[in-house]
Amino acid sequence: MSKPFFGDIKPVKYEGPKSDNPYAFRHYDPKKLVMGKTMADWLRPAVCYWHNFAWLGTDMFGAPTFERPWDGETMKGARAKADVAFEMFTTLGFPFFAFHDRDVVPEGANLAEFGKNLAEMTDIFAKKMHETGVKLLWGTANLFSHPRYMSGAATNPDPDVFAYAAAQVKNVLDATHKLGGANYVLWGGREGYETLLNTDLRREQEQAGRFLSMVVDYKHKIGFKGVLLVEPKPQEPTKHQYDFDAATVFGFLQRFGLEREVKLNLEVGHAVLAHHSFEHEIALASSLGMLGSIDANRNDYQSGWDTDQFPNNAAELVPALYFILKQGGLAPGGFNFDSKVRRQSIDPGDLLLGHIGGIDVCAAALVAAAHLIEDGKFDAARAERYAGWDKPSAQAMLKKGATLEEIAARVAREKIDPKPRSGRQEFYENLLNRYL
Ligand code: XUL
Ligand code: CO
Repeated sequence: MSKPFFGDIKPVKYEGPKSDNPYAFRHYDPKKLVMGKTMADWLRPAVCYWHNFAWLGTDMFGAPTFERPWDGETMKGARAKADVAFEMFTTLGFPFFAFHDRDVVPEGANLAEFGKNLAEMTDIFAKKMHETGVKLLWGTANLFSHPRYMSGAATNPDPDVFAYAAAQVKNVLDATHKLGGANYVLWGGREGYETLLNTDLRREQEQAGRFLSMVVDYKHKIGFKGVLLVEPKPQEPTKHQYDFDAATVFGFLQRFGLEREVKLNLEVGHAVLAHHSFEHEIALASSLGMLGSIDANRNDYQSGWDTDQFPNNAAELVPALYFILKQGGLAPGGFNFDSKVRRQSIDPGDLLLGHIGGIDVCAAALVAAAHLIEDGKFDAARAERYAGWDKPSAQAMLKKGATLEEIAARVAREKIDPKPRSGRQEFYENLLNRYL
């Protein structure tokens, strides 16, 4: 390999909160035990290929700003890119990465060439993963960048596009399986509409359901043991996307009988676009047994766009980490940084600084949430709030066979007259803030 992309920056290590070294972790101490598991095992951080190695700093008004020593159009460029990618994974010491097919190889002239390129890169990745110990958190197919997908992939009005997308997903599932991927993600980039005037909603959703069912079947056929994850997002690039939020996707999965086959990959910024808090999405998914993995990148609150920034506010993440800890973690999911540095951050070192800050914020939130749980007062208050339901008469109301008439008779007999009790929101908020 040629000169290191990151120059003389040494592998990033934990140096503690007092360290003044910008290329050191201040909170993320991979081996440190938190509630019986290491930080690395709780967080399972991943570097994403696309924002770091495929995006060159363009925005809708401006040309690329990053100079990178590879190109995205040739296999020679793809191999150079892979060298830098693994240099970055090992410099950060992150255990995982994630990719779309289109991030890692050029499409070539047709699907056959795309498949051949991907198979070649899969072998290169397998070798590099073996040498470095870096693992694949998830693979995914890019079914949204090419003009053929402008009106959707599985939901396209043209059946040939559906077919093309199916073939592409088959190739990437094969690659992910070969690389021992822990999960496979489906983000429906343009599965939605720009206007209802030209859109047959029922048809498009049925196409999406059939498509996903075939992905599930294929996963079982090849013996892929990873988890299939759908990543909700309410809009952008299309005006409305069918995978709007966690609740909508759960309903969709139930409609097609897939709710025990597929889980959710929840992204902080997508929750915000759906006018939810991130912890809402996490708590809801977790309550349904659907929480699979996370894209930890946040949005700017003012711009209203999916800005894919690194997390930088630990306090905001504590409630989400609380629910994650309560469900025993995310594994085989993890914390993918679907984040990009800003367009003016043109130095290679900036890529490292983004990830260092991002994982430090997640680690600080993890520790705070663990303290909150270990202290016990928070959970005790939550349990006490519902304690009335422990009584046999309360439990009986929830059993099959209970009737409104019986309950009404008991209310009269026992002269039931409930008194309002405080929800104590301030108590919970203050307790949470104690552990920051
Ligand atoms: C887009 C997004 C995607 C998915 C993978 O907003 O989050 O990068 O994570 O396709
Ligand atoms: Co994402």
